[in-house]
Parts: sequence; structure tokens; C-alpha cells
Amino acid sequence: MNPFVDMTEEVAYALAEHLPVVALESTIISHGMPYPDNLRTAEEVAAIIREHGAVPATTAIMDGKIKIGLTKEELTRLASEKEVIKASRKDIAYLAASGKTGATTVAGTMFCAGLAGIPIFVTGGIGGVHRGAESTMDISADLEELGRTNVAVICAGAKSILDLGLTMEYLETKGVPVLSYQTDHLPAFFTRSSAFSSNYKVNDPEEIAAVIDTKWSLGLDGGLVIANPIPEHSALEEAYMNQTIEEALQEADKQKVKQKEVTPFLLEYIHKATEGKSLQANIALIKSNAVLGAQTAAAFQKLRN
Ligand code: PSU
Repeated sequence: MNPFVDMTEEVAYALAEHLPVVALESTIISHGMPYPDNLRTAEEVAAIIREHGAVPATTAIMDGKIKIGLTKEELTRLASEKEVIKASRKDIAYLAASGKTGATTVAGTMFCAGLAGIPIFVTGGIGGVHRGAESTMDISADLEELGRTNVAVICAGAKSILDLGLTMEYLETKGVPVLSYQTDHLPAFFTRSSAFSSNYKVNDPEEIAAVIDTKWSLGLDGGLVIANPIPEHSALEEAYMNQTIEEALQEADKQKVKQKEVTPFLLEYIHKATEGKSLQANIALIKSNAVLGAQTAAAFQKLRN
């Protein structure tokens, strides 16, 4: 076992027995939602994954250890402490070497899940190419990680705070398949659809598992994006969300928000501007992703066992 990695007994047992495991990120807890909704949501998502027959494994760096699976105490620390660092691939070595604590982004979590041998990962939304990236070069490390690490990411698409068209182009360049669940469209997180199509429509967890299994069996390394539209009753109105996102972007520009602060700033702005509606939508979609993720992990494990 890697000396930097600290895995809970529950996750270690599940992996040793080839049982379905679902990785979960922690940036969404520390930087994506306010306390105490973040802690409650993290616990509910883990419970949903268990109810659907898989073991949840939230990743983070805690006091220098790469954690695969967290105790309630550790989750509470990540949800409530202010100085938790947002940890992408570039941050992991420093945090591990200096004994610090960080919450893993999609890129960070993919790296940790890959290290632990967990192929399926559930989150809310992935990062992408930011609007105006042609001059700022602000492109999430999530996309690079998807291009290189063998982990399938189940999400609700990407938010239209990003340039979704350029995000799709970038994923194409990196050879990352984008599969939409029961739709041809690329979902845009708060809304079930966007102006963009995904690469392929997939209809059930077995079909998703078969694509993942085939990709890696062929030696086509790298991740996949499985985009699951937000449940209909929780989706927000498109015109209203587009306007709110526009305002959030203008405010970020005015306040000269840069680099890793951009996404948390926009999320918080949108949360306040929608008076919590965006948070409710965020919670609903991640729970729905947890169901699909657990089912996909079970179907994938069946193919591999
Ligand atoms: N999108 C969301 N909620 C989030 C994030 C993205 O709707 O919490 C987080 C994820 O952890 C994602 C990260 O990996 O933001 C992307 O940040 P950046 O754009 O700085 O790469």
C-alpha cells in the first residue's frame, strides 16, 4: 500500500472483495456548498450510494494523508473549517508533503480514485473551459485529468458559467467520450438541456458499464463523462439561470476574481441571487447522480468479476 494513502476498512474490504465502490469528491463539500447543507448532503449522498448496493469513498487530503473514505469527524472538518485548500492535481504533492488539508476537486478526486483503483466517481458538475478562455487561458484541470486517468465521472454536465461549446471541443481533443443518460443533449447542470449535443445517448447503467469496460479493455486510457440530466421537477428555468449566470460573470470580472477562486465565487453568487434555489437544485442532481453511479458501479463490477 502507498504510504501516503489512508483507506477506511470499509472501502479496503469492498475493493479486496471486488464489490462496487463509488468515489466522491470533497471540494463540493468545502467550496461548493454552505455549511451545514454541505455536511447533510454529503451524508445523504453516501447513504443513497449504500442503499443502492455500493460503498461510498469520499476522497480528501487530511493532514497530509490521501484519504479514501472519510469518517464522520473528517467530513465535519471539511464541511466546517475555513482553511481547507481546494486541491486539484497540482496541489496534492505539496499538501501530502507538508501535512496540510485539502478538499479534492474532480481532477484531484480522479487522481485519488485512480490511485486506489476505484473506477466510478459521482459528482455534481465538472469544471471546463471558462468563458473568455481564449484570453485568460482558464481551463479547468478536470479536463486534462479526464484525458489521462481511468475513472468514469458521473455528473449533471457542466454549468453554463462555462463555455460549453469549447468544453466539448477540449474533451474531444483529449479523446474523452461524453455520454448523456437517456437524452441526446448535453445537460447544463441546472437545466436538463443545452444548445449542445453529447457524443452518444446511453439508456441504462448496463450500457454505460459496457462502454467503460470496452474503452479500457481496448487500452483507450483516460476518463469518460456520463452526463445525467437534473431530475425534471428540480430543474431551473433556463432564461432565468442564464441571466443570473451573466450577472455572476460580470461581478467576477468587476472584482477581478482569478484562477481557482472563480468557480467558488460564481457558485456562491448564484446561490445568493437565486435565494437558495440553485442550492436545492444542486442537492437534487447530486442525489440523482448517486443513484446512477451506484447502479453503474454494480453493473461494471459484474462485467469485471
Ligand atoms: N461545479 C459545480 N460545483 C462544484 C465544482 C464545479 O457545480 O463544486 C467544483 C468541482 O470540484 C470541480 C471544480 O472539480 O469546482 C472546478 O474548479 P476549477 O474550475 O477551478 O477547475
